[in-house]
Amino acid sequence: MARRITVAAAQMGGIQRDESRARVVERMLELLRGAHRRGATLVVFPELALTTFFPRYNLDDPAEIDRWFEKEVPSVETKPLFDEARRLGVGFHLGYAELTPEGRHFNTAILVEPSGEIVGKYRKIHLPGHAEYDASRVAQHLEKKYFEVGDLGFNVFGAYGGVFGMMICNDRRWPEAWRVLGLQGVEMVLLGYNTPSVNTSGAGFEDPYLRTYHSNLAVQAGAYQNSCWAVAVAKAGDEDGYGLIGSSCIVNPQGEIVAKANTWDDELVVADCDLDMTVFGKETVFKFSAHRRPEHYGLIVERTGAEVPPDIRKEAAE
Ligand code: ING
Repeated sequence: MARRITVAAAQMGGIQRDESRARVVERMLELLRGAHRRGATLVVFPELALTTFFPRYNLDDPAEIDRWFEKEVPSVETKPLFDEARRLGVGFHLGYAELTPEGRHFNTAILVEPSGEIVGKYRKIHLPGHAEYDASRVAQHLEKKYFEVGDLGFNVFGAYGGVFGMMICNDRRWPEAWRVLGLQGVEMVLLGYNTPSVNTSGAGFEDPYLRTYHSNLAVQAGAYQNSCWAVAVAKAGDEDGYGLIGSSCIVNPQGEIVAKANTWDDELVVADCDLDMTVFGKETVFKFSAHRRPEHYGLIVERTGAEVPPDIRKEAAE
């Protein structure tokens, strides 16, 4: 028996700083309708899908910062997306900047069933970049300034007849995020990302090719090592003169990319995903109960930064 689900990664091209949410939602509706025409019942939109990647700017006025956040979802601007998805019988994943009623700021993603019910919420835990303006950078990456560390943890949600998990962007680079979901039996991980196409830190040269290579590598490793599907979706393209990589892709539980984007524009990437394909890996190579040895993994939880044992001398041999 195959628990098959047709999934569409709805990659989005650049969103300009002055582009309205209404215009962005129109683009998302086009992608939603296209995905429905191709038989998808789940459409995965990127991280921060409603606006430009605003952490590239240094903003200090709270009102200027908060205008990039959603006070409620669905809202007047996003209700058309919820309405059309329900009309078409399609569910979706949406990444957005969340401003809670208590005034807290998170980089958030939700999972919405075809009924329109929000069945899962995740708040980004691994916030990359820096918290203070850095004049040496070609572009800022102020996620640590604008967002709090997510407070919901890495959880799985029952949806589409399977076990679903979410993470956001930088999370995909940390195997711990995947493994916490894997230890809950996750069968499909949904993640959006906004990944600059060049290293903006000025810390040194990095071949731009590596930005895409590392994104794919992290997602393929996470899917393989936890025997789960992964749907990784970019906000790509040019935003205000700054590049974001594409390479949205759907990865199977063997770690193979089964479908990927060819452009940095609005583009659908569709695949039929059999959730039962996760069983082989979970019952053999990655049967965690038979093979893992947590008694030897203590440092992973006890220690944050790397520490070289004092008796190890890092000197070149004479
Ligand atoms: N963006 C990037 C990401 O993790 C980054 C930041 C890029 C970190 C490349 C390290 C290397 O894909 C977000 N929004 O997390």
